[in-house]
Amino acid sequence: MLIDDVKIKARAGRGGDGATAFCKEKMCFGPTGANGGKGGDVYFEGVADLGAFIQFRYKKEIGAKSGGRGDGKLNDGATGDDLILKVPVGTVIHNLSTGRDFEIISIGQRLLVAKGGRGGKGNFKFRSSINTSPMEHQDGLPGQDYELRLELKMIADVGFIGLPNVGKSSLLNRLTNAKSKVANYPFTTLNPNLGVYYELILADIPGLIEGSSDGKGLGIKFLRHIERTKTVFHFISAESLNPVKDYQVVRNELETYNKKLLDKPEYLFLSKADLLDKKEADKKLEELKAINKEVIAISVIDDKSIKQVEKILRKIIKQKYE
Ligand SMILES: Nc1nc2c(ncn2[C@@H]2O[C@H](COP(=O)(O)OP(=O)(O)OP(=O)(O)O)[C@@H](O)[C@H]2O)c(=O)[nH]1
Ligand SMILES: [Mg+2]
Repeated sequence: MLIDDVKIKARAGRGGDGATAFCKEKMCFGPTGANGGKGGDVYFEGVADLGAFIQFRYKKEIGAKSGGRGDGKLNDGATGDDLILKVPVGTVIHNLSTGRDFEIISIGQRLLVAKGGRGGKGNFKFRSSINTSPMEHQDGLPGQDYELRLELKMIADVGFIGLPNVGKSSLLNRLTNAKSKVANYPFTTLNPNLGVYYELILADIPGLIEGSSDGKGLGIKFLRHIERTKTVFHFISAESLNPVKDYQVVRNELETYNKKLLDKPEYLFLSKADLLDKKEADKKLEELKAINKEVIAISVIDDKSIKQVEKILRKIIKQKYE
C-alpha cells in the first residue's frame, strides 16, 4: 500500500572540531591547528515517484554526514556530505519541532530542511600579536535536529479518470516514461502513478466505480487525489455498450464526493477506438458529443490520435504560463 503519511527524525551533520597543534619542524614556530569542516545539510527534492516514501518505512531516523576534524598541519576538515532525500511532488513537510510547514510543488525543487553545524576554528585562527601560541580551539556545533511529518497530498496538472480497464495507464505509459502496470482486468492500478510530460505532471488514477465516493472499489482515497489536479482527462472505453452512462457514473461519484470536482476543465476521450470500425466509433462519438463537443477518439496504437492528445497537452502547458 502506498505510504502517504510518515514521521521521521532528520538530523544534519555535526561540524568537525578545530585542532590545537604546533609546528614540529625545525626552525618553524607557531600554531598549526586547522578548522573543522561544516556538517552536511539535509535537503528534500521533488520527484515524480509517488512511492518514494517507502524509503522511510523502516528507516525513521536519517542524518547527514558530520564534518571532519581539522588536523595539526593546517588542513581543514572535510565538509560533511549533504543528504538529499527524494520525495514525491505534493509532499508537505510539517516541521513538528518548529511548527513550520513547507511544500514540494515541482520536480527537481530542492528545499533545505536542516542545516549542518559549523566547524570549529583551529588554534591557528586564534593567533595574534599578543598570543602567538594560543592553546584554544573551538568544537564543531551540532546540526539542526528536527522531527518531521511528511504528508503526501498528490498534485498533478492532469488527472486521468474513468471506469477501470479503459486504458488510462496505457496512455500514461505511451506519453511519458512512467511504467504504470497495464492488464486486461479492472483495478490493475492500485495506487496513482505520475508521469512527466515536459512541464506537466500527469496522474493515472485508479479506476472509479459506482459507489467509489462511499468507499467501494479503491474508493474515496483517490477521489481525494483528484481534488488537487487542475485538469481531468476522462476516458470512456470504445468497448462500452453505453458510453453516456459510463460518463455519468464517474461524474456522479465526483459530485457525491465534492461538487467542486465537476468544475475542473475536462477533456473527453473515447479510448481503445481501434477496437471499433469507423462507423461504430463515429456513432459513439456522436453520443458523447452531447456531453462535450470536443470529444476525441484515441488509441495507443494510433499515432495520429496520440498527436491530438499531445496538442491538448501543449495547450495546457501554454495556459500554465499565461
Ligand atoms: N486495443 C486497445 N487496447 C488497449 C488500449 N489501451 C489500453 N488497452 C488495453 O486495455 C486493457 C486495460 O488497460 P489499462 O491501461 O490497464 O487500463 P486502466 O484504465 O489503467 O485500468 P485500471 O488500472 O484497472 O483502472 C489492457 O489490456 C490494455 O492493453 C488501446 O488503445 N487499444
Ligand atoms: Mg490502470
